[in-house]
Amino acid sequence: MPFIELSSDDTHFSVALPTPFTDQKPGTSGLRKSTKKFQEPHYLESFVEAIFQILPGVQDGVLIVGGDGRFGNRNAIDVILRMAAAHRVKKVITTVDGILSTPAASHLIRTHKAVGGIILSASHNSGGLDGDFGVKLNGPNGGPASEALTNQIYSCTKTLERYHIIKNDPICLNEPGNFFIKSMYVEVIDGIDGYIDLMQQIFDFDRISSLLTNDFLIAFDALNAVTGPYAKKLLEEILGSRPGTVRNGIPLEDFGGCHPDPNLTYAKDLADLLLNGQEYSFGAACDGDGDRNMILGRNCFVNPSDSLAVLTANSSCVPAYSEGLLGVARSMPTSAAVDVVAKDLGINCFETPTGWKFFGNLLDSGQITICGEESFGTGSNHIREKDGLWAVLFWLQILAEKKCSVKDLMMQHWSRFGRHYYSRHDYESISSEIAQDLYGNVELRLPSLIGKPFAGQNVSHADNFIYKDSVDSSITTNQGLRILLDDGSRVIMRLSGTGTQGATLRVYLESYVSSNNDLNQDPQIALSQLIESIDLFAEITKRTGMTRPTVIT
Ligand code: VG1
Ligand code: CO
Repeated sequence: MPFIELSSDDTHFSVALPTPFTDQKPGTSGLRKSTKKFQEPHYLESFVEAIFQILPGVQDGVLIVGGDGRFGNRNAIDVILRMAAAHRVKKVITTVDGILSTPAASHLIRTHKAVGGIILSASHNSGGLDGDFGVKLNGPNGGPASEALTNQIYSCTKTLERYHIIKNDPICLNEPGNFFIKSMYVEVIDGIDGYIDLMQQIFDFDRISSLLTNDFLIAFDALNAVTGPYAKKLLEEILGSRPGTVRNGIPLEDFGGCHPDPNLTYAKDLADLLLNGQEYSFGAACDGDGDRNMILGRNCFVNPSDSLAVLTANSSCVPAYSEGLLGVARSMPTSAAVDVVAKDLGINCFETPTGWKFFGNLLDSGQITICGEESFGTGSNHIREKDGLWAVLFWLQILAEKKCSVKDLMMQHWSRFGRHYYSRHDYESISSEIAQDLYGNVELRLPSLIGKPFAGQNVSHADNFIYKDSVDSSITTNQGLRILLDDGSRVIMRLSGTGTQGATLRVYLESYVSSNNDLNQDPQIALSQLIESIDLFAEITKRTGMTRPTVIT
């Protein structure tokens, strides 16, 4: 039994922990675990304590707190508020019903000059009692906490012996209001409005509205997660799209049993509507916390790597970017489609490791305007997170300007720049041991591949990606195994850092064809040689027993 030690003030507890808390993956900017784990006594509190001990400026600072509405959101807000008061935070801004998307949180941190924000979400992981919960920390620039800070928090959790909390009845989150917890001021605000104002500054709403009110039917799937209220207000109330445009628009604690991950597998209903139906011209979905987006046109799925390239190529359609881009960036496994566009525009294109935090320094130092990841994440320097609804509006702005279908826009893009056939194969819930062995074995054998044939080409380079940040010179190792071929094709392998059950192996496949080739192949066919070769080399089927990936994008 942990003991509870009363301080001189009888509402201020210092709670000793039964065992040191050591459960955070180093390098990840938050803690993502099963909901049940988070229900264990002192679990949530211990991680929050480590945040409050390490995050600079907590005492007398302003903090933003909110989440994606999943089970545990309200309780966590209550705990964080009481711990913030114990740590003498000056003011906490939280939101009605605790609803705050990750991009909206990033914006609030920036506009209120907060010392940081705590976002309660396990993002695209499922929620509810049998799902996952998460606590993400963002720094004062509005972006995911840096590697250095998260490693310090990790170290702190290993030696933590007690945490500080005060007693207080939960404050009411049903409507905007102002409260005090001891001397700490708590403001409950609407989490939607500020974000919508920001979108209005970036896009030409009148033009998008004239598209949406003129026979251009769209469907948006919020997957019962955080973007529902944002999308309803934006798309239906302000931009005038047909009522019912937003599907699954009420945030539910268990996301209605769905997996709030906007891809062809988990957003299948929307995909069917667009890929097999004729009614809608455009479809989109966002993930649990609203930072990811999937874009669909009639009979057309837009690969996220292509989406980044299309946004970059057509950025002049958007008022906020009409004067040009400073530069662009993509994560290493994201296809090089955007590189080709950047070259054409005469701007720099940076390659970073997976994870939005690596874009932070490039954005802060004014070197890039737009950036993105193959995992359905795109964003810009308007905040420091990827932004699902921003991407949806960006696409709509382009379509309003170009007056063509999504499919035509893709064809025009490929005819101009060539096509990067691309696919990601995810093998989920592999036993951690098998996954580690498989990965380690490939890493060991990588050097032997160089100069040898692979998938009908020669291997020009093979390594484990190391990143040197051009701004602070920090070095990040072990960011994914790369096999680069003579013709520019690539195969990348990574182990996921966000899964909570066993291990997830991600295999990224890419092959470029110039515009005078067949631009209309099924990517799985265009990439079949690479798929076969990596399966043989890495022994994926042999070692995992899985004959096909869990999710193909
Ligand atoms: C995944 C994606 C990565 C993304 C991360 C967080 O990580 O691949 O691109 O940045 O999720 O996204 P991993 O390690 O599982 O591959 V989110 O929507 O959870 O902020
Ligand atoms: Co997310």
